[in-house]
Amino acid sequence: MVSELASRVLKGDHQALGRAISLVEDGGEEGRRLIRDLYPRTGKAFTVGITGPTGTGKSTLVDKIIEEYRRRGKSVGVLAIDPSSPYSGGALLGDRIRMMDHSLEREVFIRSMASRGDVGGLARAARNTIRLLDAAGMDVVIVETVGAGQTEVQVATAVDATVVVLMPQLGDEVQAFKAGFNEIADMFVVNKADIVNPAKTMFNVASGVQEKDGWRPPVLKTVALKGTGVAALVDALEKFGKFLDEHGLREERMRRRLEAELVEAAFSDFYNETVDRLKRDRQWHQLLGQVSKKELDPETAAGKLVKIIARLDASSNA
Ligand SMILES: Nc1nc2c(ncn2[C@@H]2O[C@H](COP(=O)(O)OP(=O)(O)O)[C@@H](O)[C@H]2O)c(=O)[nH]1
Ligand SMILES: [Mg+2]
Repeated sequence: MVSELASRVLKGDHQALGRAISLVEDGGEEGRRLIRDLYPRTGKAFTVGITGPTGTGKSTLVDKIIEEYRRRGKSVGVLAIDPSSPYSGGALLGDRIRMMDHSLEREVFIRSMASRGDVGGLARAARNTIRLLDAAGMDVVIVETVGAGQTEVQVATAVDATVVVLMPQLGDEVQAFKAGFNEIADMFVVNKADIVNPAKTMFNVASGVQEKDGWRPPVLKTVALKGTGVAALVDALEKFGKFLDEHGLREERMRRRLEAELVEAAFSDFYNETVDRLKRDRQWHQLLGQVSKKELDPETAAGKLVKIIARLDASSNA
């Protein structure tokens, strides 16, 4: 039996969806139950990650991508992961207002999620939020993140297609991220083509792209403010989706992502449970005392700790 909240999510009820996302964001038992109930009903949405340096026009572009998909009769769910950087406090509000244009439409659901210190926890909440949007019947799910850090890599590896958004004249900033972006990009967009001729940037990016699984990431140009090039971008996304399906890559990639997700989730749970149990363990406190009194060195103590943890684990399974 599926919970009432889960069945409302399945019907695409926006209020229920909002509540459900809060629950998976909290990371508690209720959120877990929801995912358990809804997971069998996921897998239909085409999921897209939009990432790149701050200020390249990602939010503006997402707005236009929503419009384009709406024109094509598709429903769209959006998850915006805001940067924790204090410098972008204004952008956060701006993003919300700009994205609000679509929030009232029934076929569009937009949610933002604050980034936080715990990268693993955020990636986990993001993955489960994508599942909820998928279960709610969204045809397309878009996730916006900033940068090329661990979060982006983890979120990028939680979607079908990753778009890296750059702009002309980024210079050193892009150089620093280049390797990371190449690793995750299924296509590149050079936005703000209205400000400076993007040809040089496009050439530079194109000369560095790496073919992955037989797909050569295209380099497109857009003017997000005016919507120029957005239809071509959505065409490229649809083409990539077809490519994945035709080559059995959607399944294969999903399997690879699940492999990473399961290992991460299990280690994270194991870590948290172990820390909790150690707090109550006498031997652990003794060991700590010995190290702080210099009766034992940290390296030897770590070896002993492994044995203490193994014992804790064995006794909990007994
Ligand atoms: N000239 C120009 N400005 C743009 C374009 N796209 C976005 N912007 C502006 O660039 C700024 C940053 O855009 P935003 O979408 O918030 O970037 P994000 O940080 O990547 O999400 C805003 O002031 C936008 O209005 C574009 O194609 N041309
Ligand atoms: Mg943004």
